[in-house]
Amino acid sequence: MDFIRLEPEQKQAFDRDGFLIVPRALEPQDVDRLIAEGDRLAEPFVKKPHLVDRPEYNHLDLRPGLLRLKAFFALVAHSTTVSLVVQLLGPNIHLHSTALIYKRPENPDAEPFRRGWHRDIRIARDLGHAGLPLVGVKVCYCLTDFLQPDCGMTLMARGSHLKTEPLAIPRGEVDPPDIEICDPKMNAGDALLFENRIFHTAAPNLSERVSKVVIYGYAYRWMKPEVYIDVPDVEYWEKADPISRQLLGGYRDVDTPPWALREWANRHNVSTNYVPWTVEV
Ligand SMILES: O=C(O)CCC(=O)C(=O)O
Repeated sequence: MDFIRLEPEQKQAFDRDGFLIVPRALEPQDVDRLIAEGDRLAEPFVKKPHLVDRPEYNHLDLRPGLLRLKAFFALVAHSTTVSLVVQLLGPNIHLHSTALIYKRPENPDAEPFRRGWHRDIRIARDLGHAGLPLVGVKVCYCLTDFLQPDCGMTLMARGSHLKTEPLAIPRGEVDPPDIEICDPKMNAGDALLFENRIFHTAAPNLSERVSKVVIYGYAYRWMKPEVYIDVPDVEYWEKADPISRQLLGGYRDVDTPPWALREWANRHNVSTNYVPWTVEV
């Protein structure tokens, strides 16, 4: 994996907003391959008739099967994004989730569908909203342009990663009134990095095209990956570099150091915030 520096202003934006846009994270040919393979994987959805008044029928959130496809496997240690994730979380991480999300155009007069503000990984359900730790970063790769409002992107409540309480939403409404809701404007190939604590939700797709994204979540190795993460294809696994192997759970034991990314971080002078068990006093 090549080293791409996380610039100080990118780090500041991520710490302040809870998310960061990385323009041109994918080359146009990567986007084309991901769409071709994604459309094949999603064929039953792609071929279904479009029923404009059945929003639940028009959303696909497909989790298993992605890592069996070559272009999707190649994203596991993608330099332009994962390099930044390592600088945000440190080297002790693995791939935690994969999702291919397609949204067909919706009826603008229908009730909002899948508007469900949440924080990721469900930690707050057990630990509460105060003092939540940063433990994961998702990378959302745009496969289509997202240049209009409400065209199927994921909405971000800017700065809400620092909230110590649930989001307050007035009865009968769908959004919080007192926080900036950001509907990022992105081109195909751009990536949106967002952290586990930020409140986010699906936006409706009021455009005239199907919106398409791939989302890969990275988290510390002591966090169990989603069950949908596949055992990768043997052929890809055998050819995979040590960093991809680490990210795919190659070190089964959490006590085994994250050798591959630790070595990568040392080689590129990435500070790794080593916390000792004990200190001399
Ligand atoms: O479908 C979407 O845009 C929302 C995705 C989401 O909520 C998630 O990845 O946690």
